[in-house]
Amino acid sequence: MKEFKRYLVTSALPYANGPVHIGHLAGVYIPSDIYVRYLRLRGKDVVWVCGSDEHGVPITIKARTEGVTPQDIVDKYNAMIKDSFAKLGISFDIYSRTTSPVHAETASAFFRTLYDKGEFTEQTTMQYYDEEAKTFLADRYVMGTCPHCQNERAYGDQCEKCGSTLNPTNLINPRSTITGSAPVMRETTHWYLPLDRHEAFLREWILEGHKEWKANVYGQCKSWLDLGLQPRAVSRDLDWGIPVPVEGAEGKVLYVWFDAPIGYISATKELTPDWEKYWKDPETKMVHFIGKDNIVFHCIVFPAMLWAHGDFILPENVPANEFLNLESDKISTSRNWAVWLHEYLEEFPGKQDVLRYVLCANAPETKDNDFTWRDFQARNNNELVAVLGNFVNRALVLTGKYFDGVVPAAGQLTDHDRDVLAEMPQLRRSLEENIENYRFREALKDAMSFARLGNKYLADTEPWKVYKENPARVATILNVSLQITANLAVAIEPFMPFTAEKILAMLALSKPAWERLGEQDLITAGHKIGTAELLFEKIEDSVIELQLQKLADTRKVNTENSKDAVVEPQKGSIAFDDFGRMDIRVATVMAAEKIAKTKKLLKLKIDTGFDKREIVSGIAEYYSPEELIGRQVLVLVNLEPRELKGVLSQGMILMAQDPATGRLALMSPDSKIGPGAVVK
Ligand code: B3M
Ligand code: ZN
Repeated sequence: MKEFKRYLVTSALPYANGPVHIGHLAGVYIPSDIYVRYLRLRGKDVVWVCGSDEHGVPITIKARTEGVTPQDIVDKYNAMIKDSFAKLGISFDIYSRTTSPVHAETASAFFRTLYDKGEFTEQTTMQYYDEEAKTFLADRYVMGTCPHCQNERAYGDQCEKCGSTLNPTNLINPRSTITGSAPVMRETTHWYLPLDRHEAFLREWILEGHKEWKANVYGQCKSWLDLGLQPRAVSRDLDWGIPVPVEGAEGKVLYVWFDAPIGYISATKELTPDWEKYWKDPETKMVHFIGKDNIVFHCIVFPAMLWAHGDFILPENVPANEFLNLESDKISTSRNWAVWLHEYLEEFPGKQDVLRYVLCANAPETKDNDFTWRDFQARNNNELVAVLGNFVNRALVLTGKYFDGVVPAAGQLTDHDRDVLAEMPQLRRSLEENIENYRFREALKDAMSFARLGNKYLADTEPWKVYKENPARVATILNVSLQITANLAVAIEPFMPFTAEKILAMLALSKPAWERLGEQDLITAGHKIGTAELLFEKIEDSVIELQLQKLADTRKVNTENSKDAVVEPQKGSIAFDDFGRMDIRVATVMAAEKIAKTKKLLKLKIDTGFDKREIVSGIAEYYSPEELIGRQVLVLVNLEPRELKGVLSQGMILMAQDPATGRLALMSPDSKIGPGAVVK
């Protein structure tokens, strides 16, 4: 493998329109934190940049619905996200934001360079326009029915139900999310990045040059490339974003996916005056950590931008993860189906490493995975408490008990002792290789193996049984155990930095260099250790049940809300005469009975004022026969009769259907009126 002089690590910039949840953490931030902490421990020259993505339509929509400015929204979430990351020990070198002045300047200059080099094309197309709001409807400003799955709430850029990428014009029954009105088509001009021009280069660079990329990433790139690349618009008609730096481009801003990745460059500039060596020297290894929905932008679009620009290096790897689900359901900000980091930190104080551990152990590295609270509890209780915590506690408590907390010198080592100690350098090699190849789950297993090794060693050697007859042997056993403990503290630091620090404090040991990991003398005989404290505590059922209850409540709210907005659009207009041909009358229900073997149908006998007839009506789920008798209803009496379940139904009872619940309600005159009254 090529040795690089330095590393530039980037993590996807979270949208500042909501808090961070466990899906973000497992997919992006925990793996990148592990990777960077590891590189730092190895003494590498590394910078790690991140920040909030503060442009784009979801932010302006949220501002509009909350009646505040987009700036208010991004200020709120940027602060919140930054704070919760810090509390979880996510150790970015900088957490910036794409509303920073440096970024506006950097993104503008980037656009301008491509523009001046003729790297864009200009296209005038028809796009949806809201005449009431007097604005073009970019991306999520249009909603409608998904042509693939018929979801009635698909967005102009994507259907969240079936996951397909859409264009606003793909939607059936499009409507503006600003005014609800049906949009019209209007001409607009935008700049496009002709990805097709870079297709040959991208094929070669990725498909030939980066066969080592993760299978999910390589596979997605290959299918994009095989489909053939199209020009992509890099500007939008919006008033929130970085203005397109070209004369005559009033009202147009850079598309959020154009400016956001440039945010990595801006953040590096803000971090260090030395930023250029990280972005321009091919001796730098650039690695993008992202979720799978960002693959095309980081493997195809951004590299094409960098390549077209000419000054910058390209990513060496893009270890994208798949998605983490929550209790078998897709995590969703809009449906509030998530475990939010800021809430976790409040509800589980001091348990940052538990979350870091569980999300890494269960990370969706090769396929989508599921987070469940039961698994969270089991991993805490059976792995962190029973293995890691238990081992460290026994090693320290026994040293306190038998040797007053002074590290005993080892005597003659047995073969068993030697074998156990010899496993440590092997674990180190495996751990390093796994991290360097972005296999963080396996790497975590290696780190935990130090604890398993120690736990088993104590169980096998049983110093508490041996002490009476052979205290010298116990001195050796505890020396070996404490060496393993010190090694464990080093090995888990990238994954569980808080716990690593606690163990070192309990050992009263200053941090050994990573390069010493695997050695047998990290802690010297005669050293006085500190007092043992419990590293992890058991999580009780009641705590888990509370979390499950919270999710059940969310699910309930969602089912109630999900039926909202399925308000049918207006039908095409009709002539007055068309209405005049409908004969609608007030009639009285004389008798009603359920039709056998059906769930919904009632047979009603009605008095129309001029005759008596039978009508079949699908209201049995909402009205009992008894409550209908004597009621006045509206009936379309000249509807062609038709036979239903053996009854000739002569007319139709008019009803309204609730768009939220589907419930049917009968229409009745608001005061008693003579039967046969004409409705007009
Ligand atoms: N803001 C994150 C997302 O898709 C998106 C990443 C930008 S990285 C340059 O959730
Ligand atoms: Zn769909």
